[in-house]
Amino acid sequence: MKLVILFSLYTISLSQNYDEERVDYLANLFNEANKKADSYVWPTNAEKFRGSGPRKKYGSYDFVVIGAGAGGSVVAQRLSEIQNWNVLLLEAGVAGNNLTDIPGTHPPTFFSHYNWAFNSTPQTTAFQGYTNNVLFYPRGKGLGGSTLINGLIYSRGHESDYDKWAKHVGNERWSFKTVLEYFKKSEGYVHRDPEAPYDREFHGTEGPLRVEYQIPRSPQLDAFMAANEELGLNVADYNANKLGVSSQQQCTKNGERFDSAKAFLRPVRHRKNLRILTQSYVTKIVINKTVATGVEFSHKGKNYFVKATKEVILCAGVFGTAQILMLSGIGPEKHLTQLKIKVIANREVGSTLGDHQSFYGIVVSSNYTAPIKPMKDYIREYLKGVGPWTSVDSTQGVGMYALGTNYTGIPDIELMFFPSNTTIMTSRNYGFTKETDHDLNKNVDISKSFRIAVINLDSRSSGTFRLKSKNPYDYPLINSNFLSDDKNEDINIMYKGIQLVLRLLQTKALKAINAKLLGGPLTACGQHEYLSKKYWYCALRQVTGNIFHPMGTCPMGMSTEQGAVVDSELRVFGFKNLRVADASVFPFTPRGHPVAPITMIGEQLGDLVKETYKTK
Ligand SMILES: Cc1cc2nc3c(=O)[nH]c(=O)nc-3n(C[C@H](O)[C@H](O)[C@H](O)COP(=O)(O)OP(=O)(O)OC[C@H]3O[C@@H](n4cnc5c(N)ncnc54)[C@H](O)[C@@H]3O)c2cc1C
Ligand SMILES: *[C@@H]1O[C@H](CO)[C@@H](O)[C@H](O)[C@H]1NC(C)=O
Ligand SMILES: *[C@@H]1O[C@H](CO)[C@@H](O)[C@H](O)[C@H]1NC(C)=O
Ligand SMILES: *[C@@H]1O[C@H](CO)[C@@H](O)[C@H](O)[C@H]1NC(C)=O
Ligand SMILES: *[C@@H]1O[C@H](CO)[C@@H](O)[C@H](O)[C@H]1NC(C)=O
Ligand SMILES: CC(=O)N[C@H]1CO[C@H](CO)[C@@H](O)[C@@H]1O
Repeated sequence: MKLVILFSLYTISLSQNYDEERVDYLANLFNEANKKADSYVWPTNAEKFRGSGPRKKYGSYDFVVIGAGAGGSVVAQRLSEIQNWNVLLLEAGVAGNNLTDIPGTHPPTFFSHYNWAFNSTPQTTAFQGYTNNVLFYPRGKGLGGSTLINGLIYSRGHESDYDKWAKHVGNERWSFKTVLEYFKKSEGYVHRDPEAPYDREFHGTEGPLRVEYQIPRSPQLDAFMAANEELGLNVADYNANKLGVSSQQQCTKNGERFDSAKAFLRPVRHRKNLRILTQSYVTKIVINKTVATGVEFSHKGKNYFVKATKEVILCAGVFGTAQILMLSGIGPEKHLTQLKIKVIANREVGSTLGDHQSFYGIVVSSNYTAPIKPMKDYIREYLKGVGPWTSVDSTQGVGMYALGTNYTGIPDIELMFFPSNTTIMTSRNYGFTKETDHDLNKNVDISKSFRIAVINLDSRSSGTFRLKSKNPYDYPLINSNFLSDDKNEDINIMYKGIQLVLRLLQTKALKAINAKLLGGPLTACGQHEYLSKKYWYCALRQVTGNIFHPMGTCPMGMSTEQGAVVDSELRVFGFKNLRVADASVFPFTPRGHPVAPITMIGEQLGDLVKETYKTK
């Protein structure tokens, strides 16, 4: 089977030994892919998945899992641990390749079939500096899902997120005490940077998901960390409920991308009771009254139906899962009726959409010059597990801050640190208008400048997700609604984040590398005095974007009257044999990055199902 062959190649690339042949191979691969990426046009629908002809039967499985991303990979592994259960995993995309393995190859994998590439509807409250006022929503497609193209940062959020969650759903299963055990169960932390902060009791070392610090630190990151210490913040392990700053913990193994398929599917691919079917696009869940009985999908141009005798588990991600539920008749009655979809249950699917807003307007010059090396040197470093190609867009540092009105010790702002030589955030990569791109980047010397993104960890604004039509191959309508909360809490806290960055730039540590603010003024905010409060509020509505953390389209809660779609055991309210385990179930946005918590949700799903069928 093709899949097995592809997977076995991972073994080759995981080896730390390399020869110059491999360096040449990767250099050519990258150059070729980069050329293709330059002219790649993103799809605007999923028509290439359309099947035709009569619907054929694809047999019967105990469990059908839809989507092989961060959630689905874990679910498929944990369910197939029970030998007399048959599990079918359906995934629209294909396996990763030698390029998705390299974190630093973002452009060529971004501009490829590994990316669904959705867009928001035109916005009024944010994205004013983006082409057509539209925000780009990259989403991964393939074994590993979005972890094939994501930023790799491992960040769980704060314990208060989970205690709030447990209270919200009335189930201790989601309290920090419980979820910590699941975090540790999945994690295979390796402490390879002796200087980095590490709180042993918060990490697991035996789990399938490799986590490690990115190395080495740029002198600019060292200066940034020293600047934080000058302001009284510690260098701290941010996955141990602490405020502070450090280099980043990421899902790589000696610098190679450790996507969720590599972590959870590859080790179990030989299980006879697990079938992984790629290039399979799910269009509907078949429901008999209130019982999920199977799944309709297309595969290489043909239509199929597969029966699920125990359960259907939706892991198609924040957009895919909501779309499939609506196409199956579970969603807001009015919306479905308008689209002429037969309503089975009136549910608030897609009526909430959370995210973490991120401000990209801060670029800083310095007098530190990052060595610019020939590409093959970066590849050699990568094959040794170090250097810029082992991180995505050269991100290196993370800081957690509590800036709200009442000091709580609970982070509400994160800063992400991108040292010199970052390639992110241009028109082509990020959708900025030519003007924004020029305003932000005109004075940038790529070998000397660094960037700091300001991220709102406790967002109040909520967007919506809706279908364009009843055609399952149409892309959806995503209304981000960033910075739209009534009390302006989102924009206020982000302004505080910007002020913090400006204070950091005044420290001895950052002055010692002659750090100076670039990235402006924005022409569009020219009516305001540069750097005044009004200027920043204008700038926030221009260049706030996302760090690609949409979530919460099928929120967990106590009742459908309160807008919940799944209960605290991940079951879709009112239905039997139908659960969800992915980014769509978050009742609110945790103060971290989604992969770690989604992995935890996948682990929980495994145990919940085993408990239901008393195999545990
Ligand atoms: C550019 C980028 C950077 C990011 N950076 C980080 C980061 O640094 N740290 C972090 O923690 N998170 C990051 N994220 C977010 C994180 O990767 C996602 O939140 C997470 O992977 C979502 O997991 P999921 O299981 O919900 O969905 P996904 O991982 O997206 O998986 C869903 C899968 O379902 C498949 N699918 C969808 N619809 C169908 C269908 N109809 N039929 C069949 N299959 C279907 C998709 O192809 C996909 O493989 C980033 C995301 C992106 C895009
Ligand atoms: C990955 O690299 C190996 C070794 O260079 C090569 O043999 C293989 O064909 C590559 N795999 C893919 C999927 O291109
Ligand atoms: C629906 O379920 C009922 C009760 O189990 C069964 O009798 C019936 O045949 C099912 N209908 C279909 C279309 O499968
Ligand atoms: C801050 O504390 C005061 C007094 O305890 C309280 O009234 C107020 O609601 C708090 N504000 C926030 C944003 O939590
Ligand atoms: C960088 O600037 C600082 C402050 O002006 C100065 O002390 C330092 O010598 C400069 N370093 C280099 C390498 O130019
Ligand atoms: C890792 C990385 O982004 N390296 C880049 C540094 O800058 C030079 C010059 O612009 C590029 O050629 C490298 O690709």
